[in-house]
Amino acid sequence: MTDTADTAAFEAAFKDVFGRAPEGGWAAPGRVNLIGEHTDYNDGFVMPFALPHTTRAAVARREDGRLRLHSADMDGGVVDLAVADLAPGTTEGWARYPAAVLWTLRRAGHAIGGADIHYDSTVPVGGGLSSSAALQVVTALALTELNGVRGISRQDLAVLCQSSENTYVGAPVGVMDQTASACCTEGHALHLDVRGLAQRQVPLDLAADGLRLLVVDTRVKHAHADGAYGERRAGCEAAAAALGVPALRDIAFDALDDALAALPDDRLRRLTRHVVTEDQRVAEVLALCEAGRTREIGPVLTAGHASLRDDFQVSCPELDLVVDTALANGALGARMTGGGFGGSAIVLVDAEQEEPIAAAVTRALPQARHFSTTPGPGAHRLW
Ligand code: GAF
Repeated sequence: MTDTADTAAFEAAFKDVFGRAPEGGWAAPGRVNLIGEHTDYNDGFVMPFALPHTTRAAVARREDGRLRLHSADMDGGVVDLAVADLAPGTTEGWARYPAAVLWTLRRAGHAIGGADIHYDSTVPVGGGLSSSAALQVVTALALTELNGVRGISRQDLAVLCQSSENTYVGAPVGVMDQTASACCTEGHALHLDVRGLAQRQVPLDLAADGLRLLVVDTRVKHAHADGAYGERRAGCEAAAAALGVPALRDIAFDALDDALAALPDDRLRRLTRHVVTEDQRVAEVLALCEAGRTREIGPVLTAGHASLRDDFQVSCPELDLVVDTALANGALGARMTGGGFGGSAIVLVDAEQEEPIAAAVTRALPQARHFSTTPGPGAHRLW
């Protein structure tokens, strides 16, 4: 189901929970990242696109300063919070994400009070497909539009959502996922230069080239994922400091060998090599897509996986198995997508090879779930 499905039933679900009609409904997508992994917090380049899978929010404002949150997909009923008492560390579970957004909007000076919000989602939770960014962005878009907040761009909303996750939820993520959810457009990948946040919408019509992109959710998330993300980020910052640059983005691809020679240890060398070569791979994929040579991006995706596995060390046996199986069965390219340590891989295939390759992956990892996807729209109002 996507947000094109029955919005009347979704409105009715809001009424069942809150006993009145919503004022409006919004949707925000999850994402896959085509290329550019662990580059966003290095001021580098990313190229995600929006999935057709969305998180929806039906919303009505409240005058009594309460934020009441309900999700069709989560146990525990209505989470009832006092807007004035919101503070980092005070909210538990999934409700942290929307609470963080409201807290951050208010801290930024926006006059937004309480609300009743009912959510549902088709973005696989825990699949590394940015279900939490979709939840943040749909909340931010709904609350700003409903409260008549002006002068805040989609990119501003994404930055605000990222900041809410960094500060309130305590996760040191970059800005890619929220930007993808807020700013992607149908039929395009989004090329984002994270330093300066310049965006380019890159047409991506896989079907026209006889291609399919499979998303394979391994349905594993390794327990150390959150700590390991922060550790990689800190390592990149240490490497940039050792090299005397603001961020690893500032190391040019053809200056990589000199930079590696100047670093004090192998761990920092591996992190640096991944980030610098990954920025280069984003440039290659962008050039190929813009030249209409989409089929040729396969080996670049696969090289990205090897770099994430061997240098950045954020893959895991299940992701490697999916990638290796897909490639052994004729995929044009394959890589993990997102933060890693579980979650999903993407697999580029010839259209007629989709079924046999998907079947081979399922035989190798029966718990995996897969779907074929194309770039969907970014966040939008439903009614
Ligand atoms: C996660 C983070 F949220 C992103 O900001 C990004 O760093 C990604 O991992 C890795 O590319 O999805």
